Amino acid sequence: MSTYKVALVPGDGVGPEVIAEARKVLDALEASGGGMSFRYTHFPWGSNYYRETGRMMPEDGLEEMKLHDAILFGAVGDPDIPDHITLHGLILPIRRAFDQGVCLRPSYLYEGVNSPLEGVNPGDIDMVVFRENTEGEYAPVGGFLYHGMPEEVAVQTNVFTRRGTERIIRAAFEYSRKRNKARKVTSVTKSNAMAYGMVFWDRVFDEVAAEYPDITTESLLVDRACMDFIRHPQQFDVVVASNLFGDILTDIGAIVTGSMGLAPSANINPDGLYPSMFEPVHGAAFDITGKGIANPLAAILSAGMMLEHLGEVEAAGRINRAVESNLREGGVRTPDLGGSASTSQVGDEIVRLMSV
Ligand code: GGG
Repeated sequence: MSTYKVALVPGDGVGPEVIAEARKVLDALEASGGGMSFRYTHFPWGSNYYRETGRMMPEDGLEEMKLHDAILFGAVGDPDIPDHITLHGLILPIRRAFDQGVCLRPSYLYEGVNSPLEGVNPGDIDMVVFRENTEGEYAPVGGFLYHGMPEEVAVQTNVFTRRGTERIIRAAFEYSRKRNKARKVTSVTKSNAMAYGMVFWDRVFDEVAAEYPDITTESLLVDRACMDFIRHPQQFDVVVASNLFGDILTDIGAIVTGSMGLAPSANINPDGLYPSMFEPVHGAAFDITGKGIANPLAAILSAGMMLEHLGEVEAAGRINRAVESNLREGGVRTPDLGGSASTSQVGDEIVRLMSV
């Protein structure tokens, strides 16, 4: 019996609602005698914690979190607190402190789900974006000069290190080899305009690509990549992009595969020195918070990615197959997918499908 210590950070908005369903599914796996158990620590961090303490999480909070095997995260963001405070106060420090430089975000068009794109059938869209996750455009490097004065200057510095850039590009190539599908890696930059960091990225991409002659490569500017994610997403297999571009591309990837509520993600610490973190791509979704209608499938699929990362491949497969059946059958689904089921009814249905 393997026991895993899981740090739960439900966070803000719909985060607690969808993480409750992910936990329901993990609890069902444990109860079904799959040879694994989970010990949870609940971290009540986020915007309410900020209102009480002036911080999104305690200063020494990561010391305790570090002792876990994995982190399951909900969402961050609040209508009354500026987004840069919530993001830079909670999730970005976790990704950096635990060196989670590789973010994996799959987009798959499931049977039973309609893409808003015409002529795109189930399985046609099947891509994985590798997003650089600890530096690039998200680096907290910059400042204000003459703050609040008419001559104010704001400086924001993008940071591209060889370690971080090479690591994410290599991870994409390694994954492409293991995935054994189209064996194609597309790199996305804007090196015509960003003539240092992204020219450097292109150079590192070409260097790493030379080590993988069995894999087809392509380099696109981000504007072209955004158009192509919409007009022919079928052409993509593995995509590698910077922190900001990876974030934007994966929102497009989620929408063309039917819903933000279906997109999971993994923030991986490649050395295994720290816990990796698993979270739905969607954010806090204030418009539906508390209504009990958020789609929990992205969070449940993220829990599946966590199990796969922990080596529980069979259990991860059970989750994936249950989600596939649920979407194929179509009877129990939340309003984002055209249904009328609640968040908790979808969680119950996934548990039921795992046992049939
Ligand atoms: N569950 C993901 C989440 O809460 N995302 C909020 C957000 O805006 N994230 C930006 C990012 O991941 O870069």
